[in-house]
Amino acid sequence: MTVTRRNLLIGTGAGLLATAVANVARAQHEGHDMRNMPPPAAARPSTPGARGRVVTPNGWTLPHRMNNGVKEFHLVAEEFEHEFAPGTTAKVWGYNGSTPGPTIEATEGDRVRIYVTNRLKEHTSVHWHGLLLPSGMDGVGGLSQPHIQPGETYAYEFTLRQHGTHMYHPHADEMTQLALGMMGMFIIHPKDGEAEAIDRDYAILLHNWALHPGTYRPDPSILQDFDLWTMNSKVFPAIDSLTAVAGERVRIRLGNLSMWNHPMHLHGHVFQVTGSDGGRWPKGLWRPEVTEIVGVGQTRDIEFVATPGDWAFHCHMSHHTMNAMGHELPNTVGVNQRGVEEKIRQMLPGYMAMGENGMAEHQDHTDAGHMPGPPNTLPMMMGSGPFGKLEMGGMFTVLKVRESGAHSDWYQNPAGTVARRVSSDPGFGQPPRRQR
Ligand SMILES: [Cu+2]
Repeated sequence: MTVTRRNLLIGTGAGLLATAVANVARAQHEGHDMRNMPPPAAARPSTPGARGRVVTPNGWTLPHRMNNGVKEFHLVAEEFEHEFAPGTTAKVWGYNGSTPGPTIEATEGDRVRIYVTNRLKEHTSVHWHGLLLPSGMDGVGGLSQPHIQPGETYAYEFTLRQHGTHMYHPHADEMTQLALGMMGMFIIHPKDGEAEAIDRDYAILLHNWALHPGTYRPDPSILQDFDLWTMNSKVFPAIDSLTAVAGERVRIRLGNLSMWNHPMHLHGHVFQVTGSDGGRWPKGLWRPEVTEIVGVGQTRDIEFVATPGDWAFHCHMSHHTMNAMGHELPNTVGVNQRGVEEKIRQMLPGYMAMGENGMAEHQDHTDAGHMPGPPNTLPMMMGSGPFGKLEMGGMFTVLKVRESGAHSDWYQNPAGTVARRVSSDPGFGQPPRRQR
């Protein structure tokens, strides 16, 4: 048996202390690998698309060709290596070398023909999630068509009779094929243009991955206990930031093919929810929100007028903004670990007891390169901003709105508009406190 930090510790202790020690060690062990750490840098901004075109941050749009009035696309189901952020890669499945697969963009009324070539070693199919089409084009393997066997190419062909934000994914060995990354967005523009002109149009597909620490293949058997939470199959800080100029109308199209619902929260704005997989809603049904739950298998469109600043945009399930193993850790808050560190260091040089006062010190230690961990595993918290560490990961990115088109890395706050320190004395002032 390989001697790891975890089994070494679990095998040497007894009683409460040993359990606490092993738990702390597990917390440290499973969250960190300093060997391939990305620099604590800002993500690159998304490149704006042409007006009316969708930008898929960290992703791309599938080109098409016209053939006698039919828009032809070609998807290839295949296995390849994918990077979630520098330091963590995995063997995943997707389309045309990417997860999510390339975004398909078309217009209401288009006749589309989509070739699907299967380069996997098992059969597959593609379901066009939310699209109105003939039953035989719906892509449920065994129900609406024969499965697409390895090496085969099938053609799907139908006319787009609606518009909105939709998705595509396999309907064959679905649990495995989705868990390994096979999914994409299918966006249909309205024939008659938008009710409100859109300046920036972003598409983000939400997903989760059971890429256990130290492993290279997502585990398809996991129901809830995921390690990575992604926007377009990337984790913060590798997720492209969303950019806009003040006053522009921005739409973010969100799709969810993960195993959890995601309450997506935007700072600094009240957005309107303007559509779903059911299409673009009539204006009378739009509703103002700052957090919108995107349920499993659903899409939501949100729109807002951009306000200058650097604004967080993230899932509000706080574990979904952590990287590997930020969840289900033993609770070390308030646990006095004096003496423990020295004892463990006799077996594991460099061991650090952490978590007594909170978890934020994790990022200090991992950024500083203090602790080795399993290979191919991201720390649970990452990323830095102009004022310090962000202590985030997973489904988190930044909406960067500037007064003009010139992009600056971080927002230049006008004088007097940043929260400031007024005292370093814990006894400062006389705040009212509840009597006990
Ligand atoms: Cu979430």
